[in-house]
Amino acid sequence: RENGRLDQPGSTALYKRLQDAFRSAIRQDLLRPGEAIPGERELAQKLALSRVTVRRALKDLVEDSLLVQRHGARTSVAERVEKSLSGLSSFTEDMLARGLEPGVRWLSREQGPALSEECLALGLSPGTAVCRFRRLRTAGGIPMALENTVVPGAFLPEPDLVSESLYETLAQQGHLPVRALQRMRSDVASEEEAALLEVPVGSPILDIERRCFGEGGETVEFARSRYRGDSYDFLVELHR
Ligand code: 16G
Repeated sequence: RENGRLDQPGSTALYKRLQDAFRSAIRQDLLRPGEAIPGERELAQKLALSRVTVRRALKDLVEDSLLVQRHGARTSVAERVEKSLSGLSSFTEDMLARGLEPGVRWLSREQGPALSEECLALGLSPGTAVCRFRRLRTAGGIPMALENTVVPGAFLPEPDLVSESLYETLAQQGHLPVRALQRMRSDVASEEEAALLEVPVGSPILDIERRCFGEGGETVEFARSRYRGDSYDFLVELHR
């Protein structure tokens, strides 16, 4: 979009002024989440800037996760996902409800005896069989969250039964979670998480632990989700 300020003389580096123009356009919703921005060459031509200046400006905005750059695709404004805190839904349902394509990258899946902290989290006797897996959850190909999940073997005999959605498989097994306890807190991305979530190390992370119960009160899941802090808005309704 046009921005007169770039033409004004001043001491601020040109790339910084271009960045500011993008930041304020995104803040004011002149550029909408998901919207593709013009290519580097087009921007340079339109704004009478060098491509080096434009590239430099865009690089920082991508690093700050305001813009998303994917191989072979146009650079676009990062999307935020709004999620209601009052309903018990799955990641897959949340993304589909927003018209986004949910995706999974399996980082690990295994079965074995519950570790001590898993026994405590799920209320299991030591040695009980569990399935545990770690998944990178994506929306439209963009990494959104990392999830570590443990399910008692009694409700999920094989981790391979889950293809994409855990809750879909639990529903098939007759153990769809109907109640959950959640704890949310803020944290920062470790080096490994930053690489997987494609954010700088130390970026804000929303950490959510969830313990889920089935119809009969049985604990069916303990999960820790690490959401990208720049991609999620949680919405809750309050009553007096
Ligand atoms: C959500 C849940 C997670 C659950 C997953 C199932 C939170 C904080 N976490 O991400 O506990 O395992 O949904 O999604 O909401 P799926 O059915 O798509 O695998």
